[in-house]
Amino acid sequence: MNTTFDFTEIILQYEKNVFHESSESSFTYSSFFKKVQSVAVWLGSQGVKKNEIVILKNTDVEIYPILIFALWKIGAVVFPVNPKIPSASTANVIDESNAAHVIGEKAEELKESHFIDCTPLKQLSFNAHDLLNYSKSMETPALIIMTSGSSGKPKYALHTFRSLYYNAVGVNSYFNLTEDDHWLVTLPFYHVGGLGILLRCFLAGARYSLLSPGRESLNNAINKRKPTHISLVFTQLQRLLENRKTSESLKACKAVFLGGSAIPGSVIDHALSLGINLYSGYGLTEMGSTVAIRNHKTENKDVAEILKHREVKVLDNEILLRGKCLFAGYQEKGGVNLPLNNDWFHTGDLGILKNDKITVTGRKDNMFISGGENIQPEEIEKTLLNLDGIEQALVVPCDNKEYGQRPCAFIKYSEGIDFDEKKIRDSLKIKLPSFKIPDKILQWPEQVAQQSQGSIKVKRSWFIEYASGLCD
Ligand code: 4YB
Repeated sequence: MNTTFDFTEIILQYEKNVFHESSESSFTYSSFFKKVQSVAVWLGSQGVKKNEIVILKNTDVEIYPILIFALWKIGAVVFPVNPKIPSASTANVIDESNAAHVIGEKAEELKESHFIDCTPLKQLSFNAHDLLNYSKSMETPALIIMTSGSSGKPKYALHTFRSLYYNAVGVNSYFNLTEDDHWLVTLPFYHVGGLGILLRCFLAGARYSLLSPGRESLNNAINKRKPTHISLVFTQLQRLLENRKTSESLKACKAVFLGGSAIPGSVIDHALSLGINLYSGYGLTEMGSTVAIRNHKTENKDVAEILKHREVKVLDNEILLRGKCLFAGYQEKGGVNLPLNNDWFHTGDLGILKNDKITVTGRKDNMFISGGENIQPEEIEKTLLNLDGIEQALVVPCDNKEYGQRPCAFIKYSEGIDFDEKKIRDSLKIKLPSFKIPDKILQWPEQVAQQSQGSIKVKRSWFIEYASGLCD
């Protein structure tokens, strides 16, 4: 196992390749890392020191990756957070994660004593610095990503360079990423699926390109920049496939990579019918993103191949993980806590492992009991999502006097299709036992969009709360 991560070697090897691209700029490996050097010096002048945890919030996308590599250069731990977190809650995050600074641009946060305003970076003149001496021990803490457990309480997953490096190595090896490739980043950097792309591209000498929110649409970015790889959540792909030109550009991609949740059969069928090279991943923050990938063109069963440097075991239906990608633990006030059981990390995800391939069937904590029968909401959701015209489906328990709890389904239809409860019920009756047929089948609440708060997933807890107001 490598003990050091030699950034300089990679920078010099790919010096002339383009690393960063956006609607506004393009930097080679050489020019990007010269900026990184200048920003590292600037960070030092702002009091940022080795081993400190530094929150990045409301940072312009143009400067964001440069700040990440500059913080790593000086030995700080990068902690990108969702800019939608209210300013008032930032104080809690600082306290719970032991962060020393917050770097951002938002004036209202300036009064916060930990705050470093990064707007001057836009005017910073980038002096010619040499590219040498950028190497890190693999065991150096590098990144914190906030994740919320089933309780909804935030947890701060800490990764070292080792876990991030091996995560990227496994993904790159699966996709055979080369220096001619170009990955469009549409997921936020405060999510492992977004930030991970920077290191995947870096290790391969490839190019990442950024979407500048508010300055260009995702459709335009795809059509203009013609990436070879793009990571998306399925709802993004659903929308993109409505546009013919974008569908053509996506067809030219080597990989359209979905993740973060189970993927509806209708989206898979639609993308495959257009000839798109569709892949989907199972991953989690604690493994630095992807654990297993399914190639939908070649694999017709719902199974995914486990990537290098990940080990998977299923115990009592639960997926357990370990390997070089496993995080260092949750950063807590008193230190770092890595909850393992006999060496394995318990994901809370349910799955089946067969012939070294994994199928994710749901989450342990989503299961509920109705009249003595176990109900796994994801099974009902999958059935619903395979029906024509259903774009999204979520099933939650609703209190019931007779059965304890009964399933309640929320359905989002594709545009132009009318909600038809009877048709759904008739289709479900053919596919599910009667106790699994939801008592209530309701339309997707409009308010849910405001609840997502920059998250890439729908918030199940919000639906449970919402449904409780509608129960008998
Ligand atoms: C799933 C699931 C699946 C996760 N079936 N439940 O680079 C990537 O891997 C990527 C590409 C595109 C979009 C997202 C990604 C990710 O990183 C996703 C990683 C992620 O979702 N991490 S998370 O910590 O926010 O959530 C993890 C949980 O999400 C898992 O524990 C599962 O419960 C669920 N999940 N992939 C069913 N294929």
